[in-house]
Amino acid sequence: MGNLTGKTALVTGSSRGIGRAIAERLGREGALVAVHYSTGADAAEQVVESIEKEGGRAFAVKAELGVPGDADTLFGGLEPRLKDRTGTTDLNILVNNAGVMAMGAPEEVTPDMFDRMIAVNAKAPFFIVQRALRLIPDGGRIINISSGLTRVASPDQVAYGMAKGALEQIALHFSRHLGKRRITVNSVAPGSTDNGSALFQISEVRETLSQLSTFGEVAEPAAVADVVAFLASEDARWITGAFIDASGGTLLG
Ligand code: NAP
Ligand code: 2V4
Repeated sequence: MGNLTGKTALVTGSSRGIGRAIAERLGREGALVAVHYSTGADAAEQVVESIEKEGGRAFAVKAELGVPGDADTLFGGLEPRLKDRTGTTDLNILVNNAGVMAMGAPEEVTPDMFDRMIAVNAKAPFFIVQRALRLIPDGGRIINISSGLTRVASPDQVAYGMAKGALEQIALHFSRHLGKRRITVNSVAPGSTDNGSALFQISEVRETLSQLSTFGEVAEPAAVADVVAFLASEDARWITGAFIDASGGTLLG
């Protein structure tokens, strides 16, 4: 029995990358996992299969985030599936992981690019939290995947850093709002993490990114997922409103 047996979890953006690792880890701990995706239906189905292969339970749910009605679409898909499998719509663990990343000179950022960054990385998580609150029982968990780039400068990712800075405010304010219900709300900030994208196959880029961590390596998604699994567990019940640096010492200076 894993330490999340009997719990339910929603991991946004878990068709690949860090979200996939989080979904798989929570699945191994016994949670019933909603594997959220937008465009990667096949990839999400593979994540569901991989969780089931390990003896866990999961299902996929589709919703594009950052567009009008996104939270309603997400929960419209989630609630009946939860009800089907558990008899209730209780959601014990919400992980806001889905995000968009972009690099480019600050001078080249357009209003549309900026709006999308905020819409997907900050606005959608806010309304997902708001919508989830009626489903999250006392003792629940909200974990937002931020970025070390709210603490170290990367001019080519200023809009991304701004959006993640806004995301981090959710933990501060909602942790106070939800304390009475013993719902914890925290931010996890990875540093450079090999999400399977082509960027990490370019050896010079990988080497440069590796040297940013005190361990001299880029993170594997599982390293971030382990931190999330801890925050989701009973052992982390006294951690709320926190910024958890999961960057492998990238922020040490
Ligand atoms: P990734 O590999 O690019 O995967 C992104 C996931 O988010 C996919 O499942 C994707 O779904 C989903 N997604 C993206 N845009 C979406 C949208 N508009 N609507 C719905 N779903 C959407 O990402 P990652 O690198 O694992 O990053 C995951 C999180 O960690 C992000 O919040 C990112 O900012 C943060 N982070 C990443 C790093 C890093 O170095 N990788 C470092 C620090 C923080 P589909 O593919 O199904 O469309
Ligand atoms: O450099 C990052 C970084 C990165 C990248 O590696 C490129 C990627 C995967 O396309 C987007 C990305 C997102 C991030 O949030 C970070 C990041 O958080 C980071 C990086 C380098 C040094 C410290 C960091 O916190």
